[in-house]
Amino acid sequence: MSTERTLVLLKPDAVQRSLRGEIIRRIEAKGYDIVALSQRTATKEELAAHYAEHEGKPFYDPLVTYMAGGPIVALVAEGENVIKGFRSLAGGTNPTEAAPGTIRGDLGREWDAPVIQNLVHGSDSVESADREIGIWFPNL
Ligand code: RTP
Ligand code: MG
Repeated sequence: MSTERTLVLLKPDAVQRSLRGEIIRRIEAKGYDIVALSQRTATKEELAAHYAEHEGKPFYDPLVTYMAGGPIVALVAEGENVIKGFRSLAGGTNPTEAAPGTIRGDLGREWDAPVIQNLVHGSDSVESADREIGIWFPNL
């Protein structure tokens, strides 16, 4: 048994396409609990901290532009092995290749955007989750 918390972002394309409910439904239907949730437009500082590991990569600038392009929903989900479990629900990074049945595979529309637009982010390790929850929910 390993109860964990993970940081999920519903990216601007998810909010713009009114997919909040559909994505949150999948998280809850899996049995995870949502312990914090907030919609806001991300600041440059939040995004620089969140994506520090990608600084210098070719997709970094378009990624930050994409993420700053509209409101996002940040949430913290809690449950058994939720870090790995949410990434399974999300599917592979590229929606064209993500498996059917996943959020990105079923709902993602990544055509020729300058950066992969894929609806959601999920922390990839316990260390990332702790760090990312601290960025988006410093009072949690
Ligand atoms: P995430 O961090 O959003 O959960 O996604 P991930 O682990 O599957 O992907 P990661 O490698 O961490 O990349 C972060 C986000 O950057 C965008 N990206 N675009 N070649 C590209 O255009 C490209 N590569 C990455 C995606 O939005 C990805 O989710
Ligand atoms: Mg990642």
